[in-house]
Amino acid sequence: MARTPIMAGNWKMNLDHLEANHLVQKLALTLKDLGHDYSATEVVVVPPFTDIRTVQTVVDADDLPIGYGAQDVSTHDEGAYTGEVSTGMLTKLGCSYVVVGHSERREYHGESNELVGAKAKKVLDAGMTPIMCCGEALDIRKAGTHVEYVVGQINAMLAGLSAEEVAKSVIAYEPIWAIGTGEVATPEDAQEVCGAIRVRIAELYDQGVADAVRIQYGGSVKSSNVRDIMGQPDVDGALVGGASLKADEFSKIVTFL
Ligand code: G2H
Repeated sequence: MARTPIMAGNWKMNLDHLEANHLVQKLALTLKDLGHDYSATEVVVVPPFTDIRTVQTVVDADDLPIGYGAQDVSTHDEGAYTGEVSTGMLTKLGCSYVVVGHSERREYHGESNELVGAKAKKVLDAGMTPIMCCGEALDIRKAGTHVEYVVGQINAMLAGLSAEEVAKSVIAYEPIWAIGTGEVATPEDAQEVCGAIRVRIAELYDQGVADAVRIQYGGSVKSSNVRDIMGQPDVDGALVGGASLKADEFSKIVTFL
């Protein structure tokens, strides 16, 4: 089954709303200049919460085919949860994606696979698409147990999700040792784990679900390495951090130039 590649820019805690406005406008113009076909490769930006309204305004003003979303979400609908943002608040802003379980959320906020799975379920219930992150630390990679470690994360994260829900989700494999370090996994490293994730999903559900789910690679993706990474059969896109903060560079990544 042909899967539409999806390139998502995770801005992390960067850019105020004025800078966000500028970046999205410049991204749209650059992609237009490059003749980007959005139906061939989907483009998504994931700004901080404070920039989402601005991104919505820019996207709506020119009816841009750029998707956007959030970097995290609460499992609660409303109430006394200081600092949290609900799925309802995100859908009101036109969000269609939410990153859940990024390694920085796991590391700095103690998020477990079970919580990440619950967040993904909440996102799906609200009609949005979760981008579910997984990936191993350097010690696990060095021990050679990375495939079983990531498969264990997948088992736990997907435990409460139906076949239909998983089929429309996005999974991002991001080896922690390659995040923001400039250290990129080889295309073969990315394929090894993305392929194992797809095999596991076929075992948990069926081959149709495995063929439908989109699996991204993330970790120091740049225009200089994206083509080789995207050449792998089980890699359907990239979750891009630092390199998504510059319109020219992210546009080159999106168009695989
Ligand atoms: C991994 C990635 C984006 P970077 O965290 O999710 O960031 O491309 O900066 O390594």
